[in-house]
Amino acid sequence: INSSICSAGKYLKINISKQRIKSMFYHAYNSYLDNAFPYDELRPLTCDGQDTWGSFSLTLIDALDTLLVLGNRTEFERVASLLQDTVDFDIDVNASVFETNIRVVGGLLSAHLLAGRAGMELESGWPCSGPLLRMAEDAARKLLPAFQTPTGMPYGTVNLLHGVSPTETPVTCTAGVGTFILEFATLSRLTGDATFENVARRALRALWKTRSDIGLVGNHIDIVSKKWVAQDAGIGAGVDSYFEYLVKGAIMLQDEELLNMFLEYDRAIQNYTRFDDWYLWVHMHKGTVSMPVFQSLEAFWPGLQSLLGNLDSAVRTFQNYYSVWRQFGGLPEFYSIPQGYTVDKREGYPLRPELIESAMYLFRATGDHTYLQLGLDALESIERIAKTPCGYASVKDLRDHQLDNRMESFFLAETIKYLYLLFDPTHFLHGGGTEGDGSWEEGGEGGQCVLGAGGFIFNTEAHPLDPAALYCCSRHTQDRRELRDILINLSQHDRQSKQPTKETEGPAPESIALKPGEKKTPPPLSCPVQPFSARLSILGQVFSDNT
Ligand code: DMJ
Repeated sequence: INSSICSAGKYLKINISKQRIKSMFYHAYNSYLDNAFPYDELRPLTCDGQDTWGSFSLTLIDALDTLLVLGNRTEFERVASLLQDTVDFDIDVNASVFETNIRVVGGLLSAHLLAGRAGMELESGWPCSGPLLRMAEDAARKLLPAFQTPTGMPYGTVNLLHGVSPTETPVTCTAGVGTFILEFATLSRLTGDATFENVARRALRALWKTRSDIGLVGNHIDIVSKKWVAQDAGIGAGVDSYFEYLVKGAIMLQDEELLNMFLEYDRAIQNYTRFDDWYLWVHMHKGTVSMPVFQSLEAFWPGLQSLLGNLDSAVRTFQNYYSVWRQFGGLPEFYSIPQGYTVDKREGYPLRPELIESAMYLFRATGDHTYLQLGLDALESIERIAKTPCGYASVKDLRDHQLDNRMESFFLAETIKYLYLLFDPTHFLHGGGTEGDGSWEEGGEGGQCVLGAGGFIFNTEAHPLDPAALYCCSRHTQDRRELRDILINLSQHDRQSKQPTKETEGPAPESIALKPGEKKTPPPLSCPVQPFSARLSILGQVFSDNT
């Protein structure tokens, strides 16, 4: 009896938490719509809006898939069509190539892939075509001029109308070079246009070649001369999502080249930067400690390590970071490890998701309730410190709880999404379920495309991407190419063997083969019904079966 009371109590607590997280989302989301839309972000202290990373209603794009995660199909559908009517990327705005990719391209791609599950009317050919996919492609095309450099490594900023400014600095952070493969490979494999994946790979390979003799990369690089301008090596700000994309790219694309790159980096990282399960900053050539600091952005690392099966060290590192959270009721941007305190001018907590993200992965991997406790702590802290009458504000200083007039779009895209998913371990986004529990769906015409069956890969802005859709659309493109080649060959062969004689001369019969470059409406999808999970294992078993 005691144990059933206990589990009933736990169940209730989890349900209450999910309700509270939903209320948190809607307080922020409705405030954005009421006070800030169509601006990029809500200003939660003055109850108005501002453009920050562009001028494309960024918060709404970033929050779109969270609506579906929370189960709100009707609002998801309304916003998906609102965005199609209102957002225009043909604008004279200098935008960050990195931020536009992870938030806008990533957000639209994931919404496109979830449109079926949302019950939206789908055009024939989905998930290999669709209006949100076209929007994502449109936004990504605006970023392509940044990759036209001698090295293939992109500039950090591009003007969406005019391309890269002639006065643009060639100095870019490492993450700004290596955080494209998830979105760009998704785009390429869904649309059949290889350009995106090619530029992302070229940038990754160029960056890989610049590593130091001891196997580390620095923080900022001149993308033209390939010289390292900031030589601090670590796993936090300026670098973080580069490593994340090598691992997740390897999983999503089943790509050994990316995995091997990461594993080589990981050896150097463990060797030179790890002390007592903290990760410090070191000089990329000498390996000597340059900054004994923990940065809040680094808190994604235990989650990433859990994807590789390195659970023990992930758990210990998480405990270190959680102790900082408990000390301040949030993660300060920088924390001096020897002093056990915040670092001057880096005392803020802009409601970042990383520690919650790691808690979600580690709870999935271990079932240990410590991670739910972090979730409860985060919920309490954010409600108590950051809530304002119209939203949630970034914390300027965790020591006195002063607030900043800013609510970053990642609060709705990531922080709340990961918090909710932490408390919902059977959510379809966790994958790995069985038939009939909503963990996978049929897609494509005639239901020949099995979607969601291999789990989802979250981009660095927490936008879930479905590897099965990539597989399905690549097969679809490949089948079309093969068919086209066969038909072209056949028709050529036919023409040669029937060289017109004087007697048989007349109009040539219409060939059904596509001419090179010609486009036709895609035929129904023809993906084999193959459980993708057979090829993609999750949580510590990745690549365990050598397939
Ligand atoms: C987000 O935009 C992404 O998670 C990015 O990788 C790092 N910064 C923020 C969240 O902290």
